[in-house]
Amino acid sequence: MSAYHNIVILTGAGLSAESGLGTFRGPGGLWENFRIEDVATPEAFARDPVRVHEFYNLRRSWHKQALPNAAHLALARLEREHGGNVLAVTQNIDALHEAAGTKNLIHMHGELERALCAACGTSAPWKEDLSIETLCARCGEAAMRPDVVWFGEMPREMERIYEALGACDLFVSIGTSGTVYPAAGFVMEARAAGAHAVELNLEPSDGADLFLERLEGPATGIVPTYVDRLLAG
Ligand code: BV8
Repeated sequence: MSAYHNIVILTGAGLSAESGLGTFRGPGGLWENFRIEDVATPEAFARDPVRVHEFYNLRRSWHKQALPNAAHLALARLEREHGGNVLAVTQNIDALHEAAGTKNLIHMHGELERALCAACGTSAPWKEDLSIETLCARCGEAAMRPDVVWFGEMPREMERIYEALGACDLFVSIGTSGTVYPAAGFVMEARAAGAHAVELNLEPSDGADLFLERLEGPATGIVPTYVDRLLAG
């Protein structure tokens, strides 16, 4: 039984990097080839919806080939075998946590494999390409968009996240550069609640100094090792 009872785990693009899904920043990152302002804001979608649909159709096609890696599987094992509460909050829009078996999960930046109707607000599972001609199955309007949170939009389930951060005794951040808010501020919320804070990342993140413990290396190496340590108590 682990020494911790309420664990919150924040994950970012680095967790899925070894599943072949690109990260945003760093060598070969998505933002090297696309500008956030052109593809990941409501203004970009209003200005050029065809271009934004192309960006997410491309990522959906990459996602079709991706499988959960040893780090996703280790986190699912932690949730299954740990006696306390384990909540995963992911910034990732891929479905690899679910594919690995994680159940207690919040997609704070939305989900690539869901589509949202901007006219009636209906969200539906969606694995194919989206276009400006796609009609909403509910209201029939051609107003479908990726069900993701763009810059300037409110992340999902923030109340539930802050509640969990206020009650946690361990906060683990995995594979995130700590550059995007409000996620990058979660470590301070957890520490204010008296939680231990650990960063598992390939290299120190922008918020590395805010963590009390750090393990560096690829997620498929350090996450299973850390989960073994947690479960050993
Ligand atoms: C909002 C979804 C408020 C779409 C994304 C202060 C407070 C509040 C807001 C702001 C603020 N300052 C600025 C803002 C605005 C903005 C922001 O943070 N901008 C940044 C650029 C400064 N934030 C927002 O707009 C957010 N909304 O705050 O709303 C509000 C209030 C009232 C009313 C309305 C609104 C919304 C942000 C969400 C944007 N959507 N994605 C999509 O995916 O296309 S963000 C995008 O970046 C992804 O979600 C991604 O997850 C996220 C963070 O990136 P990371 O996951 O960290 O990925 P990154 O590539 O950066 O880093 C990868 C890391 O992994 C690296 O450290 C690397 O070393 C490591 N790594 C690599 N390989 C491995 C590895 N680690 C381990 N193993 C490996 N193999």
